[in-house]
Amino acid sequence: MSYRFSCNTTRLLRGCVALGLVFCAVFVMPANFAAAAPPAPTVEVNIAKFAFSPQEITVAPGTKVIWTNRDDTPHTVTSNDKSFASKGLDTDDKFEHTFASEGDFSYICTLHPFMTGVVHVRKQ
Ligand SMILES: [Cu+2]
Repeated sequence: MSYRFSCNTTRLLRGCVALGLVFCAVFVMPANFAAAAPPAPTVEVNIAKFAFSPQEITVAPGTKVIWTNRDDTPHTVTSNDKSFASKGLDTDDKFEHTFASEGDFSYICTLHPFMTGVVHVRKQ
């Protein structure tokens, strides 16, 4: 009698474990995959011939913008609201900034203030 009981209990436990595994496989794992953040989109801006190119871009929130200095002259990427600022970038140096929230972010090269650019961050 007691053997039979323990046998049924073991079966019951096995059944519960199996159900639990199925539950995890069906419900929990897909949720985890869905929650995994996709890699941040990136947009490249060249600094060439004393100009930012493209001079104006529109990106979605969360986008990483990467500037690369293609000139032989140092330049900076400095936002007018001071929310981002590079050091002096030598030839082929890069500067990156991720735009978390919406807005219009104008920037200049502090060494050549006639060089201007703007990043519009908009939900798309
Ligand atoms: Cu410059």
